[in-house]
Amino acid sequence: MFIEKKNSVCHVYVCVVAYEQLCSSLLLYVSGAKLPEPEVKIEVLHKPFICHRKTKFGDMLLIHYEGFLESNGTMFHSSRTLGDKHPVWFTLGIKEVIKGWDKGLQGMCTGEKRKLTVPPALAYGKEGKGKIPPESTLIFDIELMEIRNGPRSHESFQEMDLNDDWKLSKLEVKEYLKKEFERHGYSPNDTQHEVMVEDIFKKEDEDSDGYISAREFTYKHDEL
Ligand SMILES: [Ca+2]
Ligand SMILES: [Ca+2]
Repeated sequence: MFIEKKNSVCHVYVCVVAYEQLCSSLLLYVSGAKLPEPEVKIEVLHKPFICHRKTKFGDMLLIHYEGFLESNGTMFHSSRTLGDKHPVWFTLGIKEVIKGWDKGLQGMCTGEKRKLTVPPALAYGKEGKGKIPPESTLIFDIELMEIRNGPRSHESFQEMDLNDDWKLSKLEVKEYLKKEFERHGYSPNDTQHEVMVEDIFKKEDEDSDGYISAREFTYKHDEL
């Protein structure tokens, strides 16, 4: 705070008023009163006491979830009781999942549980999908099981850059893919990795010098 010795009371007062104004406008913002765009409603059901790391864009998240239709409470999916009953991995903030998840699962700790209420515009919209009718508001109970460095993090880049020259060669990217596949229980497949590497370089090596630089790696064109 910008408090000077003289007039300090006055300055503090100004700060308090400004702060209160900020709070009320934030409140409006959160409640959606001033928003043209629909928002996700986030309720934290459980916050772990210890939190070493919070989720951010580009992180990989492992979650368990139950999804319900708000209209009648029908459960349309549960990762715990349906399918292979495994939690699911996805990367936050890259539109791999519905917008409601990208927006509603930021700043989350491992072990945290949230309830998200997602309007149709941030879910499956006018079309719906499978068991989800058009224009459905969805409710998700989500538990975050694990956070890992996503493919776009600085940590990932360092991990991939084996010779520390701040650029990634095709060989380095291939090695990384091999490791990632093994870590997730898949057997490495040379031919497949080479195809993936070529594909990655086609997209990421913008100046076509045969390397992915730190800038090329980190810079994202897509905004949410
Ligand atoms: Ca390198
Ligand atoms: Ca390049």
